[in-house]
Amino acid sequence: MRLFIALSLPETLRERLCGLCSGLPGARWVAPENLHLTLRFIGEVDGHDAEDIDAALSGIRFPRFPLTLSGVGEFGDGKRLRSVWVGVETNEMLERLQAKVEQAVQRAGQPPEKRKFKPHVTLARFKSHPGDRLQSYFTEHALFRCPPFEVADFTLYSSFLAHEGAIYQPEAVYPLE
Ligand code: 2AM
Repeated sequence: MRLFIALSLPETLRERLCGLCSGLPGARWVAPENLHLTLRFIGEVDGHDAEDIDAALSGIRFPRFPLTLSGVGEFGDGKRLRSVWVGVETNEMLERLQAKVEQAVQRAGQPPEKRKFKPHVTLARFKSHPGDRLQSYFTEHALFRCPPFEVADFTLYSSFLAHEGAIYQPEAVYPLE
């Protein structure tokens, strides 16, 4: 199974984010129910590894904390645009939770993630560049900011490709304290 660990987002927030999901030619917009903030991508593992990961994540003790989504940005290299996303306001608690999740995943036998954690909620992925429209999109939404929400849990998701696109299925939810 293909796994990742993420924060799910309240429906009201996903609705706000949906307001950003138009106006870019060539975008494959993420379905509203799939919007999430990834803490750690794991990838393909067998059932045994998945159980170890679940056990390690179950041992995490961490308090609830507020998080604010704000700003828009892009991932890509040079001319190739990979994705457009909403960012988060600097949040030490999120960094600490992510570090705990990373430790737990490594304790469960997974190789370390070498890339730096850049918290984001992907809105769209691209096969072709939208051209000039990208700049006006960023200008239009530069001041985008959601009301803070309380992070009360995190989720181990499996993902698989169906006809209609990616389906993310919650495998386990880990409550914060
Ligand atoms: P993305 O949103 O920035 O594309 C499910 O696919 C989640 O795992 C997505 O949030 C995705 O990040 C992330 N993801 C997918 N493949 C990845 C990879 N190879 N490395 C890191 N994160 C990945």
